[in-house]
Amino acid sequence: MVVSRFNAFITERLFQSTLDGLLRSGANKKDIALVRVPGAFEIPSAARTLAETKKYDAIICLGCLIRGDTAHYDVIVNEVTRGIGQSAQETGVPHAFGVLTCDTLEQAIDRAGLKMGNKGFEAALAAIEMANLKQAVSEKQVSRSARNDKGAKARKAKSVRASASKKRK
Ligand code: INI
Repeated sequence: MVVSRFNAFITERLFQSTLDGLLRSGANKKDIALVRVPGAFEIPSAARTLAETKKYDAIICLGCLIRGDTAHYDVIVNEVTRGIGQSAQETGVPHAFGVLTCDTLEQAIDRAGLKMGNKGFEAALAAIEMANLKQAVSEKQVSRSARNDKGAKARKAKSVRASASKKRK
């Protein structure tokens, strides 16, 4: 998990709910790594560093951006979204996007455990689903290529037998 400290009142609630979602789904606490970063802007680079180790089944990114009076929010929000997506696509490791992008603090509170549920819990479930999907696809590919190998070996053996019997004749 990569959790930003900015707006910690919200991100700590997202974090607790993410942890709850993972543990309820059967994850072991010892298999969960937590990295804290200063703000949402720092999430993509930390996520990428973790993803590149190839040690993790998924990366869960948690943060909270609240629109202010300046363009700061707009600049950061695009960069964070793009950076997390890019890290997911370029490393092949699933990334869950649990970064709230809100106009007001009230909206953020609603999404961190009040009216709109908790986006941290949703991020946990999304990460598990995508990690399982990735594993299922790669297992299918392995068994398909094993089947192809077997088929190719059998065909080769057959043609060797056929040419040996031709030579005998
Ligand atoms: N970081 C956030 O996580 N949320 C915000 O709402 C926010 N605003 O509004 O400024 C924010 N800014 C800090 C930024 O993410 C970086 O940590 C900072 O610019 C240092 O690189």
